[in-house]
Amino acid sequence: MVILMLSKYVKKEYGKKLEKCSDKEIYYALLKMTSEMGAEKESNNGKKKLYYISAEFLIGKLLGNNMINLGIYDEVKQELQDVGKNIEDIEEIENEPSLGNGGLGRLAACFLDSIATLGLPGDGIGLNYHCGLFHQVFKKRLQREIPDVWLTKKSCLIDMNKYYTVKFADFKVKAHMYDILITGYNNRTNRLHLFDLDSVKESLISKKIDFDKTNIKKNLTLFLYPDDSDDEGRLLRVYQQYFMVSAGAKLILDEAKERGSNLRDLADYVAIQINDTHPSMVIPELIRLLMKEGIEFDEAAKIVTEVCAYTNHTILAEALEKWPIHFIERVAPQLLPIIRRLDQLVKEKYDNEEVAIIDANDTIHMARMDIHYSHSVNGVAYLHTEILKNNELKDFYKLYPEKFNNKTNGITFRRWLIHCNPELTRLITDKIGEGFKSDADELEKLLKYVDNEKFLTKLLKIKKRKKVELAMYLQEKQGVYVNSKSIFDIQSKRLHEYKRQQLNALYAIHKYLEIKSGNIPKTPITMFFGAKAAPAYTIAKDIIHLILCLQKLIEKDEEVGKYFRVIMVENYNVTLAEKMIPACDISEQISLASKEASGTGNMKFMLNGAVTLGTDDGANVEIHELVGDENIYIFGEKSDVVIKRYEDGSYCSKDYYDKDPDLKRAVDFIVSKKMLKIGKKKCLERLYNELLTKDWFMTFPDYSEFVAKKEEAYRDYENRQDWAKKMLVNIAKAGFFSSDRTIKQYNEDIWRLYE
Ligand code: 26V
Repeated sequence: MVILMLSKYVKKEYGKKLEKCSDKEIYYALLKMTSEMGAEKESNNGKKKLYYISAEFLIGKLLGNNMINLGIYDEVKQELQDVGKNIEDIEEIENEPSLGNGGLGRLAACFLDSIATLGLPGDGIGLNYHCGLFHQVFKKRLQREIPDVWLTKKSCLIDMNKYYTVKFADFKVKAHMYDILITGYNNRTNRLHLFDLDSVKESLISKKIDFDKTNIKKNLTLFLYPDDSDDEGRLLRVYQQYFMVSAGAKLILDEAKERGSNLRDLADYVAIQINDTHPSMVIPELIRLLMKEGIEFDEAAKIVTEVCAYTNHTILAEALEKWPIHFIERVAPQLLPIIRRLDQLVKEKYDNEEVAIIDANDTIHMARMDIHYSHSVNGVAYLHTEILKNNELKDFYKLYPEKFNNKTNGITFRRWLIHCNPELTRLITDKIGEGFKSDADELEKLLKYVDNEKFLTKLLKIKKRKKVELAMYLQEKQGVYVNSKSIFDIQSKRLHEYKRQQLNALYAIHKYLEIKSGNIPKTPITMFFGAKAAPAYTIAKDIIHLILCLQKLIEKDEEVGKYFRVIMVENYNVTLAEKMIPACDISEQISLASKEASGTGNMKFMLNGAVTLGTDDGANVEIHELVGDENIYIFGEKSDVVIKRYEDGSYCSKDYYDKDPDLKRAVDFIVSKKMLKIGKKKCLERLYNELLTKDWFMTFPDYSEFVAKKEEAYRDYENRQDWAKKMLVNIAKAGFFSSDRTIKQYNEDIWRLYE
């Protein structure tokens, strides 16, 4: 019986009754209590252990999720309610650790949850950035970045008092290990190990997020992705990466030895998943360490290949990391002889410059090293893996067809349904029981309610409630008015040209002008955007500026504002996502076909009953296949057309602009008098010119189909019962996207824990 467990706990901690405790005291008591309960669920069973190494773990707030996974959330909520307290106020106190950018980091967090939930021995290895990414604020309709100091004295971090020496070229440091407990849903506790450096000083930050990038001892773990628009920033990233993998590799080898490995049999004890190329130096570092233990180079390379597996998360060339040799020389010269030997072996075997690790310009291609010296290479959605095999990595696929495999991404339903949408969870549980919580495919049982009016009405009622909650939250926290009776059309994800927030913004202009000329929508519409742009990514910031200018223009315009609003929420993060996603009607997934590796927001929205409006890209392709044409809005050119157009270099955006007067009208509006009155001429003109002369991510060819599809979706929304059916099918078919399924596949095909 867990009844009154919290009251007993605070009595012991503070010597007083629960009702006499402040919210902060309750928060700290819960933090301690859940951590003690989590620690009890640790076990050392299993010979082989997985290490998921990643520069990002976007874990979000932990308290609520931990309570759910420990099975005490409802009891604690009730206990608090009984003394007049609200569990959400307590959860609100926790700072969100912003240890990731977007999808890649959030995926790593979902995976840790699923690994623990499936009872698999697997820990994360990463870095403890003091300020994480950055906190986004809007000033004069421009993004400004300020440090996001999330660490507090008492937090979810456990000081392990454990240090590993990391040797850089001209100095040594001690990597200090902190752990976060990762408790699975009704299952074991694993750990996320985050390395930090004691000498790092937040006082090094001068203005906003500027700091001396050369003072490594003081800046190493200050920020995630320091601005890498200059060599100093890029070099700092290499320092961070080597710090992470060197400490991580030592931890891995120590633990393997403790479990009985003689290191020659390391592959029986250890599986390492390399999350994108940021941790790639773990390969030469492990080889180096094995050689220090007396193992010959050839054997060490073979062992490491059997241990390591690489996941690719993008086909964007600019995101595939390449480091000049002199960077590695500066940071970790001890790796160079090893990387050169690995490259030599490749060059002896294959006479193809395209697969060489070190190219003719003395640049090291990290992904190439990963592919040659891992036993598995995977993409993150069916289409993405096909594109890797047939286009981006086709030379490698010819060499190693057996290494390539697909693992379509997934999301943890504990956070993205049970925690963020308890009302929907209850409705589902009432109808089909609790089974779906451990076997997500059981959601399909909901399909039998597709013609059940009462059920559909309840679904709509929950959506309504979540919309009201979001409207109230945004009003209170960000001071924006939201009409909760409007259609909630949401695009939230990192800001990047390939994700095409600019296409959606062009639609917003179109809609504004249509309303101005008397075409009033039947139901009011709110277009939400949530996105951070990289600090040095000028055009991405210009797109934010455009959206904020539109927001201002429309809210000042009474005539239009009644029917239509554009809202760019400030500082979009996991906490906001948990509030926006359950409230969404239309989920925008409009990347340029072939460019979005998978997307995971698309899955979260679908699970919460939003209908996707998207291109045939990433995991949208699989969503489309699962829900059928009736329950998704797909538009735009297919990936093969896009890939071909890039190949022949034939794209000219101006041709589309000249041919389509509606598109021309929307594009011209960016630099219209009305907009220039509100916005910055330099930013708006730069964006306008970028679209007209480049439009590298081909917004224009998809514009007219996008407008038509969106109108179709808005029209369909008018028939609420039919719309609710689409919602239901989306929820019922979302089971495939549980990260439990993804992790089972990783384990069966790659890690093979518990064999
Ligand atoms: C990184 C960078 C860094 C340098 C500047 C340009 C740029 C562009 C893209 C990226 C993406 C890095 C990898 C990444 O975050 N990929 C995301 O991974 C998700 C999880 O697999 C996946 O759902 C997203 O589609 C994919 O974009």
